[in-house]
Amino acid sequence: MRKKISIVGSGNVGATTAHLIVQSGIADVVLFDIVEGMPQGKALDLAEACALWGSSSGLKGTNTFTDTSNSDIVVITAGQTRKPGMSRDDLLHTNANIVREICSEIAKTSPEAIVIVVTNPVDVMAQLAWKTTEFSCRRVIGMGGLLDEARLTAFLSWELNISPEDVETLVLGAHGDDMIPLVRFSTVKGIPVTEYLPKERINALIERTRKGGAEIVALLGSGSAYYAPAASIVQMITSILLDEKRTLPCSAYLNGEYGIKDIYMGVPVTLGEKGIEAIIEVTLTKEEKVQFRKSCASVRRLIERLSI
Ligand code: AP0
Repeated sequence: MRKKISIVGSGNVGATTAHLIVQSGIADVVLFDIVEGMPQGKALDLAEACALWGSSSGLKGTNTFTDTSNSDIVVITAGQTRKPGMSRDDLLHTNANIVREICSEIAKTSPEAIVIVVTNPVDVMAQLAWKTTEFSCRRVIGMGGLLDEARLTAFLSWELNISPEDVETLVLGAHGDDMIPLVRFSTVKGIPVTEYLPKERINALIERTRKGGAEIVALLGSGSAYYAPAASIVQMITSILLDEKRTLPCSAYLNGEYGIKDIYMGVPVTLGEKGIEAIIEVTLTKEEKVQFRKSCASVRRLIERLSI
């Protein structure tokens, strides 16, 4: 039987994620939103596109939460986006109310699901989703690091004029401004990027990655990035549905790993059919440890503001 994926929030990221899933035919999709008619319209349009793609994925657009019942995966893309000049943290209270409400519903309607949280600030929202659903932390995962890695990979490949396929990057920490790129593990076919580029150029690309979201927000004028975020979500979904056990950076609950307890934070994990099957611990340098703790402290401050 085809797997069922529900996408809660059928805006730019949600609808683009649905598009990529049904085009590949990997699962059936339910698009949910509170705006009446919109998820139904997008689902119908996508279902008609499936005829051209030769995909037999089923689609349903709905404003009724119970239509998402018994999903294998629920993706949370509901919430506000940043406007130019806003930080991800400015979205905290509005999005927390939305995520809390959605997660209480998920706990009742899809008790076995794996939940992928995308709503920003994502590390905090993942923690809130875990607390609200009371699911195992292995089944509540935040998407963030994968997008940071994709951006850094893209910038490196453009700078070096080589295929992004041969570039490997590794990032840690909270999504966005506080992310920590582990440059010593960034390679082109195993060759460290430091062999290719001077430190100043690498640092400039890292800085662009940190501000990657804001760069797109400023260009769009309204709304934020959605193609690369959706592609990142689909890479996570594929690793889960096909039990690929890929090593992907995700926001995961740390219970002592990296010397950190009780918060969600971006770390490399093994992603398979059970969700997060392992957290991969990399030995950090002194400087990386300091950056990682700083990143954790900023997530912790937001968690405290929400009293979760
Ligand atoms: O890398 C990360 C972590 C990214 C990358 C891109 C986006 C996170 N995001 C976040 C973004 O900050 C925002 O919080 O993902 C969320 C959605 O972004 P999108 O660009 O899709 O926003 P949108 O305005 O196009 O769509 C949001 C949808 O949510 C609906 C709303 O009607 C809109 O269609 N929505 C609001 N409240 C809802 C609720 N309670 C709801 N849908 C269902 N239930």
